[in-house]
Amino acid sequence: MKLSDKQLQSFKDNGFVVVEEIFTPQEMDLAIEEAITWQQEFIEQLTEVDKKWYLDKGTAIENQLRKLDNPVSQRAFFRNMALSPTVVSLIEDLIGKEVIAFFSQIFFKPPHGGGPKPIHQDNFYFGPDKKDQVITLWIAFDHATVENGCLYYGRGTNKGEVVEHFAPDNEPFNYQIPKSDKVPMTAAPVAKGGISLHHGNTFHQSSDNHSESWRRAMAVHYMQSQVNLVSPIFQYDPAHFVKAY
Ligand SMILES: O=C(O)CCC(=O)C(=O)O
Repeated sequence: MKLSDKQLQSFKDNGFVVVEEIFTPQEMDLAIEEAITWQQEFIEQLTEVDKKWYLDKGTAIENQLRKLDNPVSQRAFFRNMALSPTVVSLIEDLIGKEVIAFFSQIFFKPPHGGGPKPIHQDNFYFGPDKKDQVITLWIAFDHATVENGCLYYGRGTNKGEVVEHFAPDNEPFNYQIPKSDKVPMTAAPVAKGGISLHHGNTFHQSSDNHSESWRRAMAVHYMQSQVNLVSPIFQYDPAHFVKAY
């Protein structure tokens, strides 16, 4: 599959593009089932102390995780999604041939819960030496809407630099852009089975889920194989890198 000229131009100008109907709703239902199964397995092996850290405190649902890390390297189902020829050809058109899915996350945003993710740039977290060759694929397992916490993007911020982020004292992993650098943000709703793709420098955020519906999604971060993560904020373990070539 190829992006249209208009979609390519939108990615270049805005730093993101939404592409609908990449996966079927049935495939997304299977993805949700697999995420729930994995979540149960994950919670069963947590200690009571770990549970305090991992469980989502923003929801009334018991035993609900906020996210799961590295689905692509850890579960065949999600690896197959990230390596599907349709997805890989879209990614290659934007960052070049020979790509690696180096980090991934499943986000559960339960009804009336699953707090916000403040504005940030993925390249601040990853610290790549070639900033134009890192991209995020975001797959909507459910319809992602303004009401249930879809992503918002800062148009054109892909063309700017990576700015300094800060983490609040009580959330040492939640690096975000200070108020002074904030820009207007555009909502990017995606229907179930659709995707958005954003440049590693693009400002983005998601809000609270104010609705009755779930907003589950998987983000997969790819880099072209010549990229090195030279100044990452956290460690991205090469044992989780999955080559798509
Ligand atoms: O899905 C979300 O709520 C946040 C996703 C995100 O910010 C990311 O993957 O970089």
